[in-house]
Amino acid sequence: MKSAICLLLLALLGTQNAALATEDLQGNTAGSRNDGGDEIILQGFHWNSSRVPGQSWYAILAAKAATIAQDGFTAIWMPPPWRDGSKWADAASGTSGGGEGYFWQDFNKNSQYGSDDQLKQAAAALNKVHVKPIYDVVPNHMNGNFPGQEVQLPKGQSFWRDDCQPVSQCDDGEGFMTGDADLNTANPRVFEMFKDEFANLRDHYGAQGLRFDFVKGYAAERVDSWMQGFGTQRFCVGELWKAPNEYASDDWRSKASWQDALKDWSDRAHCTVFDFALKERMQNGALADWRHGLNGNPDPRWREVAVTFVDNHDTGYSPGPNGGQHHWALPEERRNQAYAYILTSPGTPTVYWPDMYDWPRGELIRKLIRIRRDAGVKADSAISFLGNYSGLVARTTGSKGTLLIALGSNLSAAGSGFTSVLDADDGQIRVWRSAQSHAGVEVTFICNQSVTQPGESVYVVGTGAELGEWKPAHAIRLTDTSAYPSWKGVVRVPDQQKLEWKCMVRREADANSEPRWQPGNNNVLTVGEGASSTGSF
Ligand code: 7SA
Repeated sequence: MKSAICLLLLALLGTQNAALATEDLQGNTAGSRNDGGDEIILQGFHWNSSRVPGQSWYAILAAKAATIAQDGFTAIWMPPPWRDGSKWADAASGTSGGGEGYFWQDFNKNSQYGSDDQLKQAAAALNKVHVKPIYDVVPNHMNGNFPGQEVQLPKGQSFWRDDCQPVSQCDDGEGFMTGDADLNTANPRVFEMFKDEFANLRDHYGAQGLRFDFVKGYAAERVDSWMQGFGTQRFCVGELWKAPNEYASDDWRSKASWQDALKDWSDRAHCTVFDFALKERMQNGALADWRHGLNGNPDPRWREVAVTFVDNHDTGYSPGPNGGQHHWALPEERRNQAYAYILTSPGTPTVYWPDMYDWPRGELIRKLIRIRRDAGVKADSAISFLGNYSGLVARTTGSKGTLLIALGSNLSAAGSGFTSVLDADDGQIRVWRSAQSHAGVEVTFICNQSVTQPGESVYVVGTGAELGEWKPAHAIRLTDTSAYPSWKGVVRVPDQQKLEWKCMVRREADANSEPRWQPGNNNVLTVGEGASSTGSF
């Protein structure tokens, strides 16, 4: 009897995975190689994964594949697959390491993460449950201190950055540390060596995508060329971790935003890119500033190239020695809200392994992934921010529903048509869902005969979150006074709805000051395309 039940459960598991798989969109969105924009990525390692006592990391991944799929992940960022015999200690930072694959010596797959066979078994197990392996690759540099077995790149032939001649044929970009380990990726032999190895990972190790390490060290266009060989419809993401103040003063990016530099790289590589613009705002900004990530950009062509994350093996803590690297760890008190944001907003979200499987937030992340999937949120989904509340309030419209998320906010209700799907951390994380998948429309609100005193402005307030729930403190200020005493402003509101609202005058500096209300009945608006609505004092 038990075996029959087990068979039935396995069959159900299979159909559910198959169901998830059938939803899997393919191909490039506008050429950005985000594989249809519906991926949810698990970073499948942390800084100490290559030194788990008595365990092969690849064996752990193989055993966990079904769980990873059931948790809703569609792709897994694998560690660098190449043998790395480096041992290093950095006295300045008191850190040490080696063997993680980022200072590899050849393409041999018998590494500190496990054997070649174990890697193949792990990749096969993950592909079987429709979790795509995205391999981390490190073409910028390698450990030249080992006699090359598979990698024969003698000095003096322009295979290396530091002996490349003529300079016009050398690759561009920053050196890794002193640069003496950098390869010249512009050299045809070096370029082809990597092109062949990427094809080998695809054909024999189940690679469905690539994560390019340290992309500030070589030309973005070379990544595009490699991807054309690997498979131009497959997933590609670049790690461009470089602050504006790190560019040379004559480089336009030194005066541009994090977003601008990321989008420039993505446009030239035709790859997605880790959203370090969002990471920087999460680290240094207030909750409301998180809207300034690449994934929150008003242009869908920018949102769709963002690969969002809270922490990774460099920035975050890791279980094991020294707590990993933690170069830029997000404080504990923000982590749940950060995962709530990236999993309910555009871009391609990435979850860091320890946050899912070592530390106590896996259940929250599981729920958020289910909410994202049920609403059909994708990398290019529409998002709008409600600035008339505290904290972060955002509305993301997926193909199967609209999500309204309130983080650390005084928004009390989402409005008609929305139902609560998550209320966590004592109200610090609230998510509502509307079955409608309408992105809403922009409505022009006009208030006539609105005479004001210095320090006063005219506001719109009415039904629903977008119009402040009839609370003067959350009203929307109108900003176009070109036809004073008529005031105008545009607000995005859910479409297919009947809304009521009024004009009101209030002191700008004091949200709780006594307002002057438009007399008479409420203005009524049935929202349709290109609507406008007028009130008068
Ligand atoms: O400070 C954090 C942030 O604070 C914020 O407030 C700032 C941010 O800007 C600011 O707003 O971020 C800064 O700091 C980041 C971390 O250092 C920088 C970022 O650009 C900067 O803005 O990020 C850089 O460093 C990361 C680790 C890289 C980024 O791409 C890069 O931009 N991440 C990836 C790259 C590598 C390397 O492949 C990996 O590094 C990461 O895991 C991967 O995700 O002859 C041999 C030789 C010599 O050539 C060298 O000169 C000599 O130094 C040997 C020696 N090298 C050793 C290194 O010193 C040692 O640290 C090497 C062999 O081993 C180690 O290198 C490790 C590295 O420490 C580790 O993180 C490397 C190789 O094992 O593997 C990892």
